[in-house]
Amino acid sequence: MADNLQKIASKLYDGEDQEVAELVQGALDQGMAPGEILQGGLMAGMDAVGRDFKAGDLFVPEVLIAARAMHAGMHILRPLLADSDMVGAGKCVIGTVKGDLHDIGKNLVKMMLDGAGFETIDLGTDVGPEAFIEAVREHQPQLMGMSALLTTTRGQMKATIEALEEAGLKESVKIMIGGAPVTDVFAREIGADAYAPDAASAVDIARGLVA
Ligand code: B1M
Repeated sequence: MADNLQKIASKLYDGEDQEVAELVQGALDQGMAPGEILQGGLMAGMDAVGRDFKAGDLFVPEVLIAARAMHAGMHILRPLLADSDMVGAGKCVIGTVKGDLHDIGKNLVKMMLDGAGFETIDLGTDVGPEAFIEAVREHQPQLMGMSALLTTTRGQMKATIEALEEAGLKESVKIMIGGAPVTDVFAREIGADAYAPDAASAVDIARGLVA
């Protein structure tokens, strides 16, 4: 059984989406629990991807291909996990702020969070404060993520946090920000709970924030 999980993790790392799907189905057919396959196979593989991406041994295309393999496995597991009422890592609303159309990094963060078992609600790009507020009200996530790639749009992060405060929602959710023009100091200045420099760190930080 442990051998099956190791194979799933290793094929996921290699981005072999079809093989991951077959292995996941095979493990289910042998009676393995969906949660066990998720934790010991898919998440273990994605954790290794995150670790090696952070260390500079993997690059963006490899992470995207691994994430695709994760999706192939999750496609089979998700309905079963929902049936078994398995509790995920947490819920996260994420988006690129108003005026900003860059989404490659944000998508990568979303994929890594998905891979780590978070339920992510992706609001897309050019997301204004009102849309973030509406999503926090509707989905009641533990975590809200904002991405910005332009120095001219990072001010929207502050505007969004202020709007959350005015709406009385700031204390209900942890806020993580990221993107090239953003720093740890900036995060503290605007009242965000954390800054993540890359997608792999975002997962570690998100886990810490919702723990
Ligand atoms: Co634009 N662009 N762009 N662009 N673009 C940059 C960002 C720029 C640095 C290029 C440059 O001049 N050297 C510059 C910004 C300068 C500045 O403000 N300091 C720039 C500009 C000026 C512009 C336009 C204004 C150009 C123009 O039209 N005159 C325009 C703006 C459009 C708009 O947004 N309103 C524009 C447009 C575009 C394209 C549409 C052509 C395209 C975006 C396509 C897309 O995203 N779908 C594009 C691209 C591709 C880039 C570059 C080349 C690459 C960005 C990228 O995807 N990087 C970029 C130059 C560069 O970075 N070399 C540039 C890869 C990605 C994986 O990294 O996004 O940093 P990154 O994400 C990382 C981390 O930052 C972090 O994790 C990710 C993965 O490790 N992270 C988070 C990101 N979000 C996070 C959120 C988190 C946590 C971590 O928590 C929630």
